[in-house]
Amino acid sequence: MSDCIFCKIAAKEIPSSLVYEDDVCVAFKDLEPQAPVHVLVIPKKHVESVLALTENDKALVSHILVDVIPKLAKSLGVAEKGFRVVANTGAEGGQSVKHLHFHLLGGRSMQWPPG
Ligand code: DGP
Repeated sequence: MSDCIFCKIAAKEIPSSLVYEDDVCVAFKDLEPQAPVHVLVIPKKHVESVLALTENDKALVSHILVDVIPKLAKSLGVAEKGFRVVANTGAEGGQSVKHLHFHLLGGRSMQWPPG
């Protein structure tokens, strides 16, 4: 989508600190990190949010959650102690960028409930 900042990051039209890329997704450091490790994993394809996912996106979501995030957690050094994966969705969910993204947060003890 032409006016989507995360589409532009995925297309490398604007810079980011990329930590991973494949044909389906990219992962990059969050601009406003909330933990020592804070990366965003996004599909290259524009999908607005979890709510916009369809049957056709099952492989994409599975790839990100099954193949990519566990490997990233290991390579970023947070797998052993634990980490959090968050997909803020919609206004009350705290979603500010309308392109599906999974926050991978780690490197500190997480609190519950979240703010
Ligand atoms: P959310 O609030 O769940 O929609 O998270 C959006 C996150 O995206 C937020 O933590 C800040 C981050 N972010 C917004 N714009 C940029 C950007 O241009 N570059 C990077 N690296 N992160 C961004």
